[in-house]
Amino acid sequence: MTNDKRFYLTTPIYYVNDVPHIGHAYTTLACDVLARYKRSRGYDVFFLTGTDEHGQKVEKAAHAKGETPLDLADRVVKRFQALWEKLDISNTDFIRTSQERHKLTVQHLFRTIEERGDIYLGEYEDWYCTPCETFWTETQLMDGNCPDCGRPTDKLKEESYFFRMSKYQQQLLDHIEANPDFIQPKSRRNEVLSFVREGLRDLSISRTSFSWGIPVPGNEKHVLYVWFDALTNYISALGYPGDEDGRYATYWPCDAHVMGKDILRFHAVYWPTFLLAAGVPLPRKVFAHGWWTVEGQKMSKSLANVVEPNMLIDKYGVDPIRYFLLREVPFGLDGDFSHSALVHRINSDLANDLGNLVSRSTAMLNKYFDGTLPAAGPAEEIDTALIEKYAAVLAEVDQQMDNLAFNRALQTIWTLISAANKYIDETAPWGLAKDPDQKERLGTVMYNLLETVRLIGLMVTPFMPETGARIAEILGQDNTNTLLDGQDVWGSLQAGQTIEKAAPLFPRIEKD
Ligand code: ME8
Repeated sequence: MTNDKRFYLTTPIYYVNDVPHIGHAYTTLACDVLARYKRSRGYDVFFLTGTDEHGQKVEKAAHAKGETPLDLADRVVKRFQALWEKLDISNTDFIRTSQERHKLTVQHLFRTIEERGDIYLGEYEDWYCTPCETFWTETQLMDGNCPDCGRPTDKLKEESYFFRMSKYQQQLLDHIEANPDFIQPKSRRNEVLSFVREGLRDLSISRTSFSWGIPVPGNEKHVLYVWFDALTNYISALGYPGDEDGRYATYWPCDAHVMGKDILRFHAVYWPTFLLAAGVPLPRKVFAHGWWTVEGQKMSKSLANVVEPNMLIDKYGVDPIRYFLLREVPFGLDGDFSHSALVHRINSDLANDLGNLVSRSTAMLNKYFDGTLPAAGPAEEIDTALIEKYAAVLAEVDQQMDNLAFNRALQTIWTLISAANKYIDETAPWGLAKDPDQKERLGTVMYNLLETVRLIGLMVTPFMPETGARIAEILGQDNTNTLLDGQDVWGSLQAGQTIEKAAPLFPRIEKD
C-alpha cells in the first residue's frame, strides 16, 4: 500500500576534491526548502544529501596533497556538514560513498544486473575526461578536448565490465514519453529525449587503472565506475536491498532527484537504465536546475571568483541568503550572482515589504491596545477580500511548490504581503484610533492584520526558518505553530494574546 503523504527527495552527492561553494549550497538549499514545505504540509519527508568520495578525480587530488583519499574525504566532508548546519539544512541522512552500507548496496546492484545478463566483460578503448569523470568517443571530442569542459582527455584502453545500456533505449524512451513530468524542466527533457533517440551505447562500468573505488564483486582487479557507484547512493541510503527499518519500502520510488543541469544525463539516462535492468521502480521526477555565474562570469578557481557561502552568511545572515538564492532566479534557468542584486533584494523585499509589515502591525497593536490582541468584530468587504486573498495565495503556493517553482511561490507570498500593507493604508488605523466609536472596528483591523502576519510567517518559514520562528515568537506562538498543516486556517490566532512590538527583522544594508 502506498502512502501518498510521504516524500523522498535528494541532492546530488558532492565530490570531496572541492570545498563547498555557492552552487552546492544552491541545490541543497532548494531541496531543504522543499523538504520543509512538504513537512509543513503533513508529509513524512526523507531528505538525503551526502558526498561522492570515490574515483580517479578524488584519488588524484588526494595524492597531489600527499594524503590518502579517505583522509581527504574525512576532512572535506566536515566542511560540507558544517556548511549545511550553518545554512539550516534539515537533511534526514547524510550518505558517504565510503561507508560500508553503501558498498554493500552497490555490489548487490552490480550482481543483480549481472545475474540478469546485462553486464559483460569486454575491452574498452576511448577518451576519458577525468574532471568530468566521463567517457567520450573520438567523434564527440572538440579539438581533442572534452566537449563539456574543454579540458584535455586521455586515451584509455583497458579490460572493462560493460552494462548493456543500449538494450534499454526503447524502454527509457517509452517511459519518458509516457511520463511528461519525469524529467523537468521541459527544455531539458527535450535535450534528454534527443540524446536518447540518437542511440545509447553500452556503458563501461569498471576500471582497472586505479584502485580508489568499490571492488567489482568476484573480480577485485576492477573497481566500479564512479557514476555507477555514486548514483546508487539514492537507494543505499534507504537500506536497499535489505529493509530492516522499512526505509526502502516507505520512501522508494524517490519523488524528486534534484541536481544541476551539468549532471542531468547521468540521472535521466544512466540511473533509470540501471534501475530498469535491476527491476527497481524508477524515480518519479528528475529536476535539473540552472547554473550560477558570478558578476557575469563563470565561477572558477582561476578567476578567483568562487563565492564562498560561509562568508556570505556571516556578512548578510542566513535567511537573506536563502531568500535571495531562491527568489532571484527561476529554478531551472541560469542566473547571475551579484552583491548589488543581493543588497537590493534584502532592502526592498525583506526590510521594506516584510520587515515593515511586521513592525508597523505590532507597533500599532501596542500603541492602540497595549499589545493585547482584540477579537475580530463583523467583517467588512475589505476584510473578506484579505481573507480570500490568503486562501488563494496558499492554494497557489502549494501548486508552485509542487512544481519546484520557488521564485514564483515567493512572488505569490509577497502579493499577500503587499495586500496586507495596502490593507493598512486603506483602513488607516491611525484615523480609526482618533474616534472612540470606532474602537471595535480598529480591533477588527488589528486582528486581521496580525492574523495575516502569522500566516505569512508560516508560509515564509520553509524559505527562512529563523525569520518564521521569530515571527511566531513575536506573536506569542509556540514552535509547533510554525507548521502550516492544521494551523493554516484563518482565525487560529487567539484574541487576548500578548504580542510584542517587533524590532526590525532585517536591518537595511548600505549599498557599499
Ligand atoms: O557532479 N551553479 O558532484 P559535484 C549551480 N559527484 N549549481 C552548481 C554550480 C553552479 N555554478 N556548481 C555546482 C558531482 N553546482 C557528482 C554528483 S550524484 C549521484 C553525483 C551544483 O561536486 C549542482 O547541483 O561536481 C551540480 O549538479 C552539483 O553541484 C555538482 O556537484
